[in-house]
Amino acid sequence: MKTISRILAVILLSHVALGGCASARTSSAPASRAARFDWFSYEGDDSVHRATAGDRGRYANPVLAGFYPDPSVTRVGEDYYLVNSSFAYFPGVPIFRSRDLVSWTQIGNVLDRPSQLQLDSAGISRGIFAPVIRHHDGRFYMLTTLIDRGGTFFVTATNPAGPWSDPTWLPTVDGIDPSFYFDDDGKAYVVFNSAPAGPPLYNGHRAIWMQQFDVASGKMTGPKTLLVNGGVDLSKKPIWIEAPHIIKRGGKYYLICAEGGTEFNHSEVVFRADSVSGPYRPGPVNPILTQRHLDAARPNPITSTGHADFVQTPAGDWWAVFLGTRPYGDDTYNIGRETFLLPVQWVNEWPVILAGNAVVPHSAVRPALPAQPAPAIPTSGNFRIRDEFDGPELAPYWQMIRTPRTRWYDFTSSPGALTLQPRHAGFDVASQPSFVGRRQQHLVASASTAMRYVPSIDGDKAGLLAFQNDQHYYFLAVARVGGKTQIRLEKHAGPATGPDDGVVASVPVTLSAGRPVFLKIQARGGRYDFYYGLREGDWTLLQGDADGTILSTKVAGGFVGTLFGLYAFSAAP
Ligand code: 6LW
Repeated sequence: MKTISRILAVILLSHVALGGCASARTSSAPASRAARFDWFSYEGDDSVHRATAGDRGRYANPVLAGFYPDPSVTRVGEDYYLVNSSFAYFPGVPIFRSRDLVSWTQIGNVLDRPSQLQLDSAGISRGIFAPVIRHHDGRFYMLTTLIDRGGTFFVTATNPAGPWSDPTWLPTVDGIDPSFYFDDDGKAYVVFNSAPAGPPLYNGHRAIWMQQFDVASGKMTGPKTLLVNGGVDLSKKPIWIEAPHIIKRGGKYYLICAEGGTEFNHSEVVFRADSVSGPYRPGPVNPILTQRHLDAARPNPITSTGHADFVQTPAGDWWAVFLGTRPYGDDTYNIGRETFLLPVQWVNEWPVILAGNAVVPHSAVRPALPAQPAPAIPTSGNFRIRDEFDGPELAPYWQMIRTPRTRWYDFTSSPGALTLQPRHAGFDVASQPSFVGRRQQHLVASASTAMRYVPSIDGDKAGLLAFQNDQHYYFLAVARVGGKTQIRLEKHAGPATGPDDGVVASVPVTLSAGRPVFLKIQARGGRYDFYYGLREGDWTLLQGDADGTILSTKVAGGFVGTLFGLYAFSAAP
């Protein structure tokens, strides 16, 4: 178990030293309708990580735990940069930096301004699909797709931590999973998934296309070239050939792609050509990564692996990042598709990530790179982290739902606390609620918070959520009903029916202005427990052993993962 992160530990210690106490803050200020969160604590404790914790020669997979899908990685000098999809969450496209491919620090979010990211009315699993990050001639490029509204665009920056430019749109790149390739001769290309040349021959029949990109003008130029029709073997009706990336090695061009769809049958495949525009021929051994053929009853399976990107170290070693899932039941997982790391072997000039019946390991030997100190905010293995909300801004891992159009949170009205202004905004595609969430990153995890809030009118509510999407979440809330204040648990697993929809447990409570109520959600694979307390650490179980499968991708659908969230709702329109 990694101890509390250094930065947050320092904040906590300094706070206590100043005579404050992070958990028993009282405020003389009258209770406003605002919800004030004094701190938020997250802890993950997956058994698979306990045996190898602390082994400095090894790293834990996933390297980015929790909903960090569709990874893309690049290297500039000694620094590696990695980005992930973010769908309808704002800010969008988290960007990480590392020097050893294992210790990753989030340096920001690429799309952190409304002018870059219009997510209004986007479904949670719409918005930003797979990004790619590349570096060319002193400039970083991030290329991605905003689904349903505008399509493919890229942004650039000289500093990867930002600021990044506003979007330049590429309307001829009419599919998903676009990727830049900058060739040695100065020419540049975009490869991407799109429809096949003629009518699809079967459901899931897609193709990989390429078009030249003019760096100087930032525009696409020339005809589109078909690189792959369907997949490795069209006669077998391969589905969802996507996530293409071109790499060059030994003067040959390698095209790696995902095939099989981003679920149980996912895989990574490879093609090769002598010329950048092809013809690309499939390798002798495909897929180069999959887990779909393995015994489903194996312990602690890692499944749905695919959507890889390659990066080469200065010493010439090749490594792959790719997405995978960690089900607790029959293809049932709540925390989404995570980022994993494995070395790439070259066999007869063809890359292989895993061969035969090899399983993706939860622990592996570190890359031969100078090991870096553990990041202040851990992203892998077991850890505990506490956010003291000392501001001035939200840590970069906090996510909002869709693009905020007003500032409904602050760190100033109650110093040392995150204040959320309740608004009449619920969970539906038209809303932009007063909600901030952070990923559940472990199968066994807990989230807790201290909240100072007194609802004013019937229907007002605020509290802690386990949130998969607008229709699939648990809400542990302080609410006002019939003129009385209660702590209650709402279970949502489908379309909302009314203001008291899904209440599965409640208890009356008397809250005095300024005194915190403590809320905790405990995840145990597919079972969730919900607690409250009026003194820190003194927990009362409100509802135990609740059905967590409603938070799974299998039940809820989509491409995202569970977030633990803080939320405030006002019944007043
Ligand atoms: C991503 C694509 C995919 O763009 O899902 O099913 C999309 N495969 O690679 C969102 O993750």
